[in-house]
Amino acid sequence: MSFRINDIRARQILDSRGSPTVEVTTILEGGGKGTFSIPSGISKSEKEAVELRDGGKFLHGKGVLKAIRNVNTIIRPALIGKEALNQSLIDNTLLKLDGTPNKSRLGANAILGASISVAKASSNQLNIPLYKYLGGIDSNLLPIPFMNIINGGMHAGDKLSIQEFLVVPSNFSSFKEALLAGVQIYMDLRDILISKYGKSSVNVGDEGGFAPPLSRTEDSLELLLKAIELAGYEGEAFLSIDCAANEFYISEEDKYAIDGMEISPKELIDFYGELISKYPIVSIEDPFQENDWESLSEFTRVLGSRIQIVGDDFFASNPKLLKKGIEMKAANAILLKINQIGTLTEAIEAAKLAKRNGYSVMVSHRSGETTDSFIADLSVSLNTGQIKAGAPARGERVAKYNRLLEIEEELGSSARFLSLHQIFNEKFFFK
Ligand code: 2PG
Ligand code: MG
Repeated sequence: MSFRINDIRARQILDSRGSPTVEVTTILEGGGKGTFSIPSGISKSEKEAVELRDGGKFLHGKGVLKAIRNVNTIIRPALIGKEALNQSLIDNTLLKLDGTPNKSRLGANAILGASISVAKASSNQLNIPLYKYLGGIDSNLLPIPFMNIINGGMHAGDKLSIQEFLVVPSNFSSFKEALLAGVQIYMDLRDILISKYGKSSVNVGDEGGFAPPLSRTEDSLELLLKAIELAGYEGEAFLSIDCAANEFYISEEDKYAIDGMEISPKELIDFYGELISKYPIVSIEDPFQENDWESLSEFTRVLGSRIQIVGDDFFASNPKLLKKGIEMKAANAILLKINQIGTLTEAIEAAKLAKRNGYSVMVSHRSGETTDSFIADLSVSLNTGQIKAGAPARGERVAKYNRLLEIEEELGSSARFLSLHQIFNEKFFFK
């Protein structure tokens, strides 16, 4: 059975925000077929690989027909006949074809579509589940779902500076139990919000979390705690935030606008420190704007033994930037978003580099998603133990969680699910 690429084609489809995005299908000579569609962020790092958009007035410039053309006219002839099982050959061919450091010629959306649809086609032709195809027989760890159930920042129309308030069901014996605990907390939070602020407070943001009329960080954390209490999961479910601090940074003044204050990076460290001492926060992402490596290092020095500190916009899933973080002892975890870097090979390299250096890895969706569930398989293939895929609501979010349920069932008795303390090798001191 031949695994050579027979055809590869792209089309324009829509993402969860109604914006155009790229979908690519690869077909192998042996008949295996794989399709992948590209997610898209809104709170983006300037270090991300370039998402090629058409520009102009139509569809607010968001069309992706140029990227589609690049797949159909440049990538297609270069990949036809190539061995699909050799993912690094495929990805190197794509990198060479593009020839720029940030994938700006062909577009990371075009390149990633090709890269991942090839992997999917191979796994389908082999009739091996994707997570096993990518990771081998030892891929069996189901991730703790980090569920973003209050949306703020760029993801919602409320006044919260912090972008994501996540609930983390950790101490459970399976992914299924953890997921359902998260669902119970989400439902209870909904009731609390309705009784406090009325029906309009449970309209949802981009990632399916509620967007209540709050403006203070602590108000959100209190509500999450109440919901955890009401659901009966105190001590089993924890809290996490993604600050996405780029979005509330005032560069002219080197200050951060949060909770009605304008504070310096140093004051922001104290602000987070207080939150951590008051609430069961286990993980904080992007606490500073993406170029403030010094503050990230200092924050890690002060609090990195207590909690997980995740670099998202800082690292942009890029092994080179992660290396810098490791050298500077900045953060102790990486957020892995495949479209930030643009090929499967580079994303896996970033995850492996992180693990080798004691950094944990959280696989993540984007705020603009499709119903593709690839990241669910990716998280199991890498045994990361953590995934961030939004609230347990909206089709593009639950597609990932539902796929994980399927994987857990398929793995049966070989499926593993670990608590946060186990994933972190007891290295953090949060309670
Ligand atoms: C983030 C992501 C995903 P976006 O900042 O972590 O939650 O948001 O996709 O908008 O960059
Ligand atoms: Mg983030």
